[in-house]
This record gives sequence, C-alpha cells and structure tokens, in this order.
Amino acid sequence: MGRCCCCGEGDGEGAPSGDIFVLLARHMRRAARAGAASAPSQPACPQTRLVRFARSAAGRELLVTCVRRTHALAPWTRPEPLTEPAAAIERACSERSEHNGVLEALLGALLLLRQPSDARLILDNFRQLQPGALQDGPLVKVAARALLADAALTQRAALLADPPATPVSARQAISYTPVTEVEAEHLTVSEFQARFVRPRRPVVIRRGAYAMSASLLSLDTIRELAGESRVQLRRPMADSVNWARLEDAQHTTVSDFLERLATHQAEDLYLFDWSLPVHCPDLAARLQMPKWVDNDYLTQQPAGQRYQAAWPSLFIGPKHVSSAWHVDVFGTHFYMAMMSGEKEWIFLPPAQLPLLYPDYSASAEPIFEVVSMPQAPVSCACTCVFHSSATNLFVMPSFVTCWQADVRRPDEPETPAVQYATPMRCVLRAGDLLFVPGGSPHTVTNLTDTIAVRRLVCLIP
Ligand SMILES: O=C(O)CCC(=O)C(=O)O
Repeated sequence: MGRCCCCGEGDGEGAPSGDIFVLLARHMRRAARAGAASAPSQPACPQTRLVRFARSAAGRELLVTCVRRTHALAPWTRPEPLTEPAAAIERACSERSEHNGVLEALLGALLLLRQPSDARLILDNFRQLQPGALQDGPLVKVAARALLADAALTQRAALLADPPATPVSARQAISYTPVTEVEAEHLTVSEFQARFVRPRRPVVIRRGAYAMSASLLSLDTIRELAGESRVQLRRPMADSVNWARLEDAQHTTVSDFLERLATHQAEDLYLFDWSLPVHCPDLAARLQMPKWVDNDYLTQQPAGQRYQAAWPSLFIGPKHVSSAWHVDVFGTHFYMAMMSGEKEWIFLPPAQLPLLYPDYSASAEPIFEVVSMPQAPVSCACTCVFHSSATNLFVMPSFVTCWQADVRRPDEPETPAVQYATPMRCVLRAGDLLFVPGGSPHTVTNLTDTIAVRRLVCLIP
C-alpha cells in the first residue's frame, strides 16, 4: 500500500490504535486541510459524516491500511484460528503493551469494512491468548458490536434454512398481520402481561391514551405550558447512522415550531423524543402512568438516577415524515399514546431482526442496510452522496453502494431475506395507546400532523 495522495498517511511503523472513528476524524481533517476532501453534500451529525468518509475511497484506504498494518505486526490479529505456537504469539501479544487499543482499532475497521466474521475470529484468538483481558471499556463496546454483527449473520442463515413465511415472490404481494386491538376497559393488567408482555406481542389499546390524561394533549396546551422552551428539531436523512435515521436539525422554540406546523412550513422537521420531565415538568405532571405498565423499574429508581425521569417524551411531527427502521434502546418495551392525528406502524417480531440486515458498524443500535464494497481500495477522491428518495438508494460513485433493508420493498435483490419476514401493521389514532415489545424492529410514518407521547418501560415481572 502506498502513501495516500491526499494526506501523506500510508505505510508506517506502528499499528493504528484506539477508536477507529477518532482515527477517521483525524484523517478527514488532514485530508480537508490538504484540499483533498470535499465538504459533505448535506449537513449531518458527526458520526454520519465519519461513516460517509469511511465509505469514500480515502476513508476505505485508511481502513484497509489499518487492517493490513495490524495483521503484519501482530500475528494474533490474523483472521484465522490460531495455528502458530501459542507461546510465540503470546510473546508478540505481551510485547505490545497497547494491544487493547490495537484490537479496538482493528475491530472498528473490520466492522466498517463489513467483515464481522473476521472480527469475531480475531476476537476469539485474543480471548484465547488473554483470557479475562476484555476489561477495557472502549474495547468491550466494539467487541460487543462485532459479536452482535457476526451473530446476526448466523441467525439469518438459520432463519433462511427454516423461514417464518413463504417468500413474498410466491405470495404475489406483501401481506401484513394486523396488530391485535383491545378496548381499554376490557384489558386487565394480568391479561396484558400474559397475552402481550410475556410473548412479546404488540397491542393497540383503544382509548388507552385516556389512562394517561383525561383530556388528550392539544397544541394549545403544549403552546401554553412549553411554548417558550427551546428544542432541537430532527429531520430524516437517508444515510444517517443515527437512531431512526433522524439527524439533528435546527434549534428553535416550541411555539415557533408549532407556528410552522400550523402554516405548513414545518417541511420535514420533527420534534422528536423531547423529554417532558427534563424540559417541561408542568406538562409531564399532567400525564399519569397507565395501569398496564406501572410496574416500571426505571421510574422506581431513586430520584436522580439516570433514566429515572427521562420519559414520557413528546413527539410532534408533520404529515409524511417518517422514522426509519430501528429498535429502541436497551431492548426495552415502550408505549406510545396518540394525542392527535394518525400514524402508521410496521413491525417485525424481535426474532426476525436478522432478516432486516442489522448493521452494527457505527453503533450498537443497528441501522438496517446492505453495502457493496469494491474489492480493492480505489484512489482518493471526493465523497459525494446521491440519494434517490423513490428507491431509497444512495450511492457514492466508485466506492460503495448501500441498500436500506425494508419489508415494504421485498423485491430488492440485494436484501432477499426481507421477503421471508412476517410484518405486522397498525394505524394509531387519537386516543389509542400502542404497546411495543422490546427488541421489535419498527418504522413509523405520520399519516397526518401528529402529537404523541411515548415512554420506555422495563416491566418487572
Ligand atoms: O413516532 C415516531 O415517529 C417514532 C416513534 C418510535 O419509533 C419510537 O419511539 O421508537
């Protein structure tokens, strides 16, 4: 590998060490100073910009260099099961006092190069040589992502060997199982736990939102109690690596956003997951915990404990704006109470997550996509994202191509496993309360302008 034409980095003495995103950021800054990297085509969060860079020729070259240098220097980092005499390898390993950092960089690079199986084998080698060595916080995090990514490959193969459904191609059209609906006054707590929480099934509880508030929150109430508060809005972006592919957008006041919504000038801006206890306790005080979920471990923590008072949070979104496929954090259950408008929800059962091609290269919260990588690194060039909203395809010419996995596009040849999934669907209307079991991948579209409130819950059995 020669020197990179944009920043002069190339073959060097030491193996790269530490967080691969820090290395990418440093490289990107140098490339920008040398005038070799173009500005990103759209504003985006730092992590999304770094992943864009990792997909460019210059970024890919850095990743490949990182992998090659490390393999050359530390035999235990080769992606084959250990065959060399363990003592020699052990020596090489212990001479390298910073081996945790080296392994961290290597695993991060392999994940971004979409080689999770290599990452897992290297991790196995490392654990064989250094049992108990995985105690370093940053290393544990990237190791966990490598294991998740590799497990998803294995689980997808197992699901395809015994698929949950006949492929959509044989069924003509995609079909959705309707989510079960129950009237609030007929649903006892024990029935809720037995039918929905334990088997991890979603349910729409009609009129359930009234268990939170006798009168549903209106824009007027929100304006009155929270109008002056400042909020950071979000907006969808096709190649975002953030949760639900929503990127941070501008800051404004709640009343300014509501005014834009009323005058149809909110565009694709979304007031999303805005913590009411943190930002507007008066509004939070109006909302009660519905009886079905009041055995929540998070709220029973001592005051001041992280997440003890993070939710409920507020969502106000204009018609057509969507949250892309995602899974909620820590695999927790959550519920959403609809205050006004309508939302379409599409889910997969938690066990079918691997059919959506979860990708852990940017974080432990997966995005869902398939990337085609060129075999050989190409020369440095600018990064440029082309995005077609019609097909949801975004392309970086000559570098990599990404396909978002989505059960609504079962014919996409690059993501064939999605056609074996058995999606569920519901439309949530004002007054409804939806329970979503932990670990369920889902995507949500505002069919009208909407107001909703949502809370993550860890239910104590
Ligand atoms: O309502 C939305 O747009 C997304 C809500 C959601 O998916 C969530 O809270 O996890």
